[in-house]
Amino acid sequence: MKILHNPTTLQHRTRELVGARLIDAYESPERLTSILTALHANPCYEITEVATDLDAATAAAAKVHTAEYLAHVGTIFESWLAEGMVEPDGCVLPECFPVIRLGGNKTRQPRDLAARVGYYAFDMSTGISRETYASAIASADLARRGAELLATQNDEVGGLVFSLCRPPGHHCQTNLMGGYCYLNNTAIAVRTLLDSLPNPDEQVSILDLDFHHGNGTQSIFYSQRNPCYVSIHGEDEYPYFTGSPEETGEGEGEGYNLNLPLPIEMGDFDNYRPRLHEAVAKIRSVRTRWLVVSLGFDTFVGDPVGKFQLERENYEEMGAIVGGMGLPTLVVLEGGYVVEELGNNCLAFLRGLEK
Ligand code: SP5
Ligand code: ZN
Repeated sequence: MKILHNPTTLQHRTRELVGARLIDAYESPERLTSILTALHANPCYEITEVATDLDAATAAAAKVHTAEYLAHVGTIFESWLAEGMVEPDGCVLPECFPVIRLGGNKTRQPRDLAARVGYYAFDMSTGISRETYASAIASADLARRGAELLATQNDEVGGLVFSLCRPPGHHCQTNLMGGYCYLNNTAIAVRTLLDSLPNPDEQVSILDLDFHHGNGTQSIFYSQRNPCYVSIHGEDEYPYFTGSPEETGEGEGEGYNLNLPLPIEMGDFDNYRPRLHEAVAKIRSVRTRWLVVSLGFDTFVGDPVGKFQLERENYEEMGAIVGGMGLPTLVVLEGGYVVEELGNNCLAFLRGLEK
């Protein structure tokens, strides 16, 4: 297995609105440090450190996100700073959102710098600090490289790559950030894989195991047959307005989007396991050549942002079930906020995956 890390992903640090309070975001650099520490302590694993390939990452991101959106993420902090709207160590957050019920027809990017932030965001947990873009593009680049390695050096990497992405990506749509996500790392990896698919009849499949529904990944590929998107997530939980089983894809994509929501009272592994087998059955039923796992550990008991009750040993079985498909697999890190246990949960998953 190849594990990819880029130290630039550690730079981004921001704040989020939880209830009435603006707090340090749960999505912190310490999350990644917890994983790095656990991996370093285990002689089975070697971490490959890379620097951002800005040209390649930008080109790959441009296949998923609009040019206007990428320019926004890359420049809005400096624009606010120049106008004295934010402190150098502060973070940019939206104030007004273009929700459908407003009923206007102004669909272009607003000139007003405050309005513009809301135009490109769907919540207030996705602050933009000075280092956000550098970390987000570094994170996307790890996913892109992981895909490239899987496509070109499958045997050398043993058919498994783990991209230590941060910030996460699965809530981010083509031109809409949210849920701590600025660029959709998984979608960027999938795009890279689709571009190298030798046989167009073969499939790329996405298995999204984060506690939250991956609205961004779903929306990006909703009207395509390829990739197939499968998600297990908390029913009626954040992002609240997506993730129902009736969302099955549209047009050529009909039947290639599978949502498997689980009520939070059924969030232990005895209830989770059958859903995971359903997901695996779907992925087996299409001709999957490459699997991309959007892996969140916010399904862990006691997670401050998720509400399932999985335990550490469950991640080993989860990894074994995923690995049991025997597919070349790219794992992309998404959420997981019990920082002290994140590294151990990650090791458990990898142990199972490699079985
Ligand atoms: C990648 C990812 O896991 N993003 C998740 C973002 C969720 N943000 C808002 C969740 C709101 C849940 N309620 C807060 C309860 C505070 N104890
Ligand atoms: Zn999540």
